[in-house]
Amino acid sequence: YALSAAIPAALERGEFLLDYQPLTSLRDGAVLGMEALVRWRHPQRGLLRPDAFIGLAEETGLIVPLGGWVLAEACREAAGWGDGSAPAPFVSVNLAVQQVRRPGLVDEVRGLLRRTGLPPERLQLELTESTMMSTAEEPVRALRVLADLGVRIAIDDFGTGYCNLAYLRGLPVTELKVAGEFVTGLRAPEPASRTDERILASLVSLAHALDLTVTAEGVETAEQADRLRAIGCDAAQGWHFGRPGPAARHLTRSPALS
Ligand code: G
Ligand code: G
Ligand code: MN
Ligand code: NA
Repeated sequence: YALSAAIPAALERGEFLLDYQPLTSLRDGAVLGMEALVRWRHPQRGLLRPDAFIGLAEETGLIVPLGGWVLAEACREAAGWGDGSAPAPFVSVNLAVQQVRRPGLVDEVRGLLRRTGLPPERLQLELTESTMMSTAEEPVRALRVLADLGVRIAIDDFGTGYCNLAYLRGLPVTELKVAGEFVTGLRAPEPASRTDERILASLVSLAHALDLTVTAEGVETAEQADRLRAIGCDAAQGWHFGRPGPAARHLTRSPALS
């Protein structure tokens, strides 16, 4: 817990930063959005990835101030993306369950959009299935207010939890991010791969029937991208399209789709 106890002082000293990973259109290669991924430039331990401190921050409740900083910084940076010649990408921000449960979330987001000038359509909030399932009625209402403003709501790591599509029907969700483990199997035309491909294909068609877009995560090869495109998947995120890094690196057209 020593590490998480250091979070408030680290926030004051400006030790956190955001990397971004592109969400790329499988139709035309455009960068549709970028997911903000927090890093901690720790003075003794070096650059820390989120798996080293996000879990602890969630256990101690310090994810609320840390996640608040991430949200504000992501909106501030995203407001400066693009040169007006093409639609600028949206920014996709991970929200922990404690952030969604806070009564002040709607006001916080509204205030950030007003102060930064970021249009609501250029902000996406990512919630995991378990966060979605565990949010009571009040937080769902807050998500609905945000969705009505135009903010995008995505379910992260879809397929790894217990969220079913019938349940999603009643939620203000706009996008499914399908967990990378379903993509890993899209390799060769083998029976095992065929099964994963059929699961993905039916997931995509069900999602589209519910007016949800689908982003596949963990896309590492051109072949996976080709198969996902053939299935009708809308967008992809993963090493094939770009590793997490500074936003400027991803603000031009993706070279992975020609
Ligand atoms: O960048 P990396 O692949 O190590 O990210 C690991 C996980 O940490 C991701 O799955 C992501 O969901 C989570 N994560 C990254 N940044 C944030 C953040 O700002 N808030 C929350 N709650 N989780 C984050
Ligand atoms: O929010 P989420 O936990 O999905 O964050 C994405 C995580 O997955 C990040 O930690 C990122 O570094 C990692 N990641 C991103 N692209 C790939 C990929 O193509 N393959 C694998 N194995 N991991 C990836
Ligand atoms: Mn995510
Ligand atoms: Na994810």
